[in-house]
Amino acid sequence: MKFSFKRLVNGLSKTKDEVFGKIRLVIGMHQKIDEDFLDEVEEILIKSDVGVSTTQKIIDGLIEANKEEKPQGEEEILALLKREIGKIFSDNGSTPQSFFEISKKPYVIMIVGVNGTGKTTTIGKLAKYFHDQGKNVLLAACDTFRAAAVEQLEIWAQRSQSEIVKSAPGGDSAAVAFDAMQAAVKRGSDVVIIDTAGRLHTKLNLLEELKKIKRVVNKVHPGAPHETLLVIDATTGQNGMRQVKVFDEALELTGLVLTKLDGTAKGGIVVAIADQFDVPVKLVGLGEQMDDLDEFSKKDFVEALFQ
Ligand SMILES: Nc1nc2c(ncn2[C@@H]2O[C@H](COP(=O)(O)OP(=O)(O)OP(=O)(O)O)[C@@H](O)[C@H]2O)c(=O)[nH]1
Ligand SMILES: [Mg+2]
Repeated sequence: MKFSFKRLVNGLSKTKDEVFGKIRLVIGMHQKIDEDFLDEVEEILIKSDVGVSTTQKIIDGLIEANKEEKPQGEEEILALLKREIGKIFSDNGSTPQSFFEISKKPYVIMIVGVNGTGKTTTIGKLAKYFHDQGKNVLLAACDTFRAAAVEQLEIWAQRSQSEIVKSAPGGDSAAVAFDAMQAAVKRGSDVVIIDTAGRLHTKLNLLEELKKIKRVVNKVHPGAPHETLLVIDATTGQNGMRQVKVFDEALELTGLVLTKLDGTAKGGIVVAIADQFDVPVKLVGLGEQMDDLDEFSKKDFVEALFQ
């Protein structure tokens, strides 16, 4: 699955215009890297959710490089900034292997995240993609908290021609996971995608519930889930960062999905996450439609911001 580069650039247009548009203006005004320039760039990066400490790394990198290279004018300064942001990404431990090259059968993907981040939508997009690749997909409706959640997943199952395993609303989510795994093994499904709740009745602990689902899945099929992905809404900024920490501690995430990047000028959050966490961003959502999901490429992301 690959967005055309143009689509990525379009999807990131808010961040691109508001952040890098402003940076271009600042460069235009200063033409060299001096203290005023650095202050202004710092402010712009922090406002776009790159975060204080990650921004500081980028600024320090610019100061160091400036001593040696003394770049002048827009082209040279932009190239340097691009290089320094690129360095933040280069330490990130994501694998070069495509997310969509699946080797196990059934390949089990568990999707978690707080409510409204885009879990169910992401599942629909993934299901459609795998289906188009000729895979049999089975969806597990483990969000038994909201009645509408099952209906929403059913719509996606129809659209993507996937099967679905569900229970009555209010049912035990781990039991649904168990049934789904058994059904997948019996029917020879290629991919199982587990939808989970973002919110529970206050008495229950969401993370405990998710851990239980994970345990059950692993019991039926050792090695599964092969991916445990946290979906974060890119528009929620630093809150999203806290979610990574909490969910990773509880569930040992294998990756992140950043949704709604199309709706925010704060796409700098991707840079902050790459810098602060070992969990790689694997997928990005750039819209509400079926094909608005793509694998995350560090190189393309940085390039797109500077278009
Ligand atoms: N613009 C945009 N909207 C998105 C994207 N992904 C999801 N959405 C929208 O976000 C809203 C919430 O999406 P859901 O998929 O229902 O979120 P959820 O995490 O399953 O929510 P709960 O089941 O309530 O926990 C919907 O209106 C989606 O259309 C995206 O990449 N871009
Ligand atoms: Mg949902």
